[in-house]
Amino acid sequence: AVYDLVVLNGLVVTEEKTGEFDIAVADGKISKVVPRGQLSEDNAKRFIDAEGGLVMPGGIDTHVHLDEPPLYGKGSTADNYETGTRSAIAGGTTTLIAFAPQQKSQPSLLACLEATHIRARSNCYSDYSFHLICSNAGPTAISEFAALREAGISSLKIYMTYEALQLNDSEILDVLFEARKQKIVTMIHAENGALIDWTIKKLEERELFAPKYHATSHPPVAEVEATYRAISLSSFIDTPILIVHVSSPSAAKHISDAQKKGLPIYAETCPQYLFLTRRDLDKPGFEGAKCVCSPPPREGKDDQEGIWRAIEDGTFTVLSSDHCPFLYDNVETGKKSVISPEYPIGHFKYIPNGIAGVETRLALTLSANRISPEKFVKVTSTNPAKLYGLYPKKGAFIPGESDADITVWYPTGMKEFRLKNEMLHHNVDYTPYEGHVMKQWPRYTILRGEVVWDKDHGGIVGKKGYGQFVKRGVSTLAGSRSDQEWNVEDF
Ligand code: DUC
Ligand code: ZN
Ligand code: ZN
Ligand code: ZN
Repeated sequence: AVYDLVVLNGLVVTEEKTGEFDIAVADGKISKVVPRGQLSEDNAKRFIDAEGGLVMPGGIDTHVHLDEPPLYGKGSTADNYETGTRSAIAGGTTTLIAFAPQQKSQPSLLACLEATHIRARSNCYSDYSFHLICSNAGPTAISEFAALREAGISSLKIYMTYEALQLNDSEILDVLFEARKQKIVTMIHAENGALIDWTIKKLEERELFAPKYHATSHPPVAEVEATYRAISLSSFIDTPILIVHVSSPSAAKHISDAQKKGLPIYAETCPQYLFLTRRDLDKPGFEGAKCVCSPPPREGKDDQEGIWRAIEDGTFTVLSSDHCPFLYDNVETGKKSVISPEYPIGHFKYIPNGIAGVETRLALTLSANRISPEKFVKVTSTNPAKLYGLYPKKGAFIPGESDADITVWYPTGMKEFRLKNEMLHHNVDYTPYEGHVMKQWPRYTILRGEVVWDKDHGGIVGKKGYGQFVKRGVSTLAGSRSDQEWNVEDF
């Protein structure tokens, strides 16, 4: 046999087109993509019959929190590199970019990168990289941006809120100025931290503590104001940014206006803003805590519609999960977890911000049947690869260049089912999508030519440690509009 693997009879989807093609894989790479009928099972050591199902470049999730200390409220994240990447492959994601967090007490980003490498190394089922979270933008950190690029890191994340992480505008300018020089993409969590803190205080004075007040304390205006400010700071320095987890259509409108002016402003949204609403925070008892994230799910259908439309019209470059779950009840130890109603009247402000989603991102979105398969591939795989310097190794089927990372879906007409947390492979005792009707699920996930997820024959069949760190280059989406050195007098 000439090939290691052939995937036959699929409906192959790329960001550009869908068609009846067969794929041949050799040495972990895409070797050939040819019209159906030109390859047979005799050409390879192993073959997969897609039976007419969709065949796509493996999912790339560029917003995943694994093995992080308490930064977003009480408690450490529930998933580590082992459980988070296991969950990823079961959901069709072959590469994820997690965060290497810097705390304010740590001046060196390189030291944080090294510490995160140790947590991930030999533990991963999927391929992975890191974005550095910069929460101390002092001279040490700024002086290390060039070395980060050498180490294969071409993106940073900064925060405009959270006490443990927040940068002020002057620190943000320091980061953007150096990021421009080093061709680093800066991700920005855009919410007005002072407005949120002030609103929490006002709610506390009235003893309004239930989970639903988390949404009240993170209103759309906090997001809209900070988004506009982030766009303004970025356009002043002329450097690309990505606004993470956009939840409000009015924030998306500012982003789209900036894009129409030709500014390198990119944006991300997440399934929670398509499938959850504020009502999910207002369930009986303390259940609403299971849907607390920041920004929170918004008011209702109109907001969800606005976000879908902004995916369709290209305002959103990527659809990531923002997977950042915390344990609800720890049944093993019997101890109450970090998400607990035990605090004085179960105060919303102690609920750590973040929900699970790395495994459900692709299936939920595809099941909704709301965007074209090409657009789906673009925002869940190809654009993430381009934006963060992984393309064309990842996110595409380019013979000789792309890794053989492939997600094979069930043929249409698979039996619908209701999602249950026990079906998932994360280390979390709930999913915010419990009971959702699913019309699709990945049947096979293939990473560098190896089947790592086979839903009907063994489930997780990949090995822990097979996942590799991927060094990233510069973004291949548009960057600064001028290659000239930036000067204050120019503005
Ligand atoms: N939002 C979340 O919901 N979780 C992690 C961090 C964040 O910004
Ligand atoms: Zn964030
Ligand atoms: Zn996040
Ligand atoms: Zn629901």
